[in-house]
Amino acid sequence: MVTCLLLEENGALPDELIDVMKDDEWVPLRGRSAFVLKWPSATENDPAVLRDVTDKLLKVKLALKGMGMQHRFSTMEVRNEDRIKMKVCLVGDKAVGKSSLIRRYVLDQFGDEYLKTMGSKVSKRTLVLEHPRDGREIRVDMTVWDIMGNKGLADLLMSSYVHGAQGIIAVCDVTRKSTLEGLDGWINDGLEVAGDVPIHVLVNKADQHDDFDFSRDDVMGTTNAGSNVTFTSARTGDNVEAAFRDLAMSILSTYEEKDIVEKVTA
Ligand SMILES: Nc1nc2c(ncn2[C@@H]2O[C@H](COP(=O)(O)OP(=O)(O)OP(=O)(O)O)[C@@H](O)[C@H]2O)c(=O)[nH]1
Ligand SMILES: [Mg+2]
Repeated sequence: MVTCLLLEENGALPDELIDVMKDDEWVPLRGRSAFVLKWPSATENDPAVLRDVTDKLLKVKLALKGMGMQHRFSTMEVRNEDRIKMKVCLVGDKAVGKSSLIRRYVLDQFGDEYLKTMGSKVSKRTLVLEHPRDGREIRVDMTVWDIMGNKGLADLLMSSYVHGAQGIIAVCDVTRKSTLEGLDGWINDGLEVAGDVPIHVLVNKADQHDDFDFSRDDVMGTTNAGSNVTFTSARTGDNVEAAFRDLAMSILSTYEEKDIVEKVTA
């Protein structure tokens, strides 16, 4: 169970109130238009927790009333599933190592041979995450979609391939700068189909220490992926597990936020 406060469209909370709410463990969603007060279901019937939540609610209600602000509260059951599905797509130029990264992540194997992907391929892996808000265990059934790096052909497949993806992994090859230059094209095409989903950039083949063709700064300057940039090696396995897990965490966070806001505004 979670209690939500949703302010009307034109509502903006004064800073003093936001400070108090943060101290009282209200978590902001979508800027300042919605705040959520978590209320773990395990403690739902605990009178002490009930009293505590009621006190916090009352405090905000009274403050808002005093300020003559319009607002709306709703209390609701937030999806408390401990098993969820995620679709993740890998994009990037030819031979950057998309299939190898997936093979490493799903099977913990690597091969030196280059078998270019024809069309696309779907793999699966289950992982367990700790929920960022309440620490409960979440089992994620991840489907990982691999697509060929031939941009001309891939364009034809993009919309069906990326449709419904909750996250995108954009891969480049640290030994070839041209693959970094192509990355924004892949990212933008992906976002066009998938909507505003988390993007993580993997700079692969980081085991080729003597052949680096660009640096982390070059990546930051070229892509709009923000801080989600990880150097990986499908060959050694370095950072591969962590990169997929980080993306899953990013997805999990956006996921719940969307869910809560949609439910409250419905
Ligand atoms: N040294 C090194 N080689 C790698 C790494 N990852 C992939 N390779 C090699 O790079 C080549 C291309 O790898 P793939 O995984 O097939 O690349 P891809 O991006 O799936 O290529 P397409 O399917 O054509 O788009 C293969 O020869 C791999 O062995 C890595 O981390 N380090
Ligand atoms: Mg491939």
